[in-house]
Amino acid sequence: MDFKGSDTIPGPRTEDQLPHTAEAAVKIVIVGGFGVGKTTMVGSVSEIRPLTTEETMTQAGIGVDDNFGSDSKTATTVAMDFGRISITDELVLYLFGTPGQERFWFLWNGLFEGALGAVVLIDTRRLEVSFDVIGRLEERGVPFVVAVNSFPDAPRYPVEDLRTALDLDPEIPIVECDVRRRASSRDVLMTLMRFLHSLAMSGALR
Ligand SMILES: Nc1nc2c(ncn2[C@@H]2O[C@H](COP(=O)(O)OP(=O)(O)OP(=O)(O)O)[C@@H](O)[C@H]2O)c(=O)[nH]1
Ligand SMILES: [Mg+2]
Repeated sequence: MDFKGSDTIPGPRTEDQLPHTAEAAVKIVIVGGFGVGKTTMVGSVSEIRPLTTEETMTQAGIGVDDNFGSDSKTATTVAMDFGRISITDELVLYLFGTPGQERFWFLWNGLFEGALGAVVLIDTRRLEVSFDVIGRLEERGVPFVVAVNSFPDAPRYPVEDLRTALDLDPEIPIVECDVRRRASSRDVLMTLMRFLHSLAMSGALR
């Protein structure tokens, strides 16, 4: 029988390997309603080629897939997005993007397991699509920051108005971002890490 030599089995790609200096890895989830930019964020910030589970939205999805406000969107996440970013030489974040559509939410319990914190992405044209998400994080006690993904035609509101509309506690950071830009997405993650650090310092982290 003819066996192929083991050298034909591809090893991990160099850019997928963890830096040898990495000492701690934490899980972060990127959540938000349908089409707010979760997959775009994981893709822009990840240093490895992100894993996505996007499916084309078909005619069959019309009426089921609510694509208000994101007309150019042709695909939706059905399971999760996965990416990785090194914050320092020692600290690595594993990023898990959730599906936005309610019919895929049965996966959520598993996705939150072991998460240290979350980024809630919002689109100010459709604030209500992120209400449920915030409620779920609060129920599970997962600390989060809110990032406003600034689509060009989206209305801009003062931070305190957003805080009131989303019914957020005063200490929860709210920042603006453009998830298509790596630096901007990275800033959001840094805001989350600083928030988690302050919670840990005050003894509020469970
Ligand atoms: N103009 C603009 N378009 C954006 C921005 N972010 C995302 N998009 C576009 O908006 C659409 C939605 O982005 P996705 O990243 O698929 O959103 P999602 O939250 O992963 O969507 P679901 O998985 O379906 O819930 C895509 O067509 C993006 O190209 C942004 O900041 N500005
Ligand atoms: Mg997605």
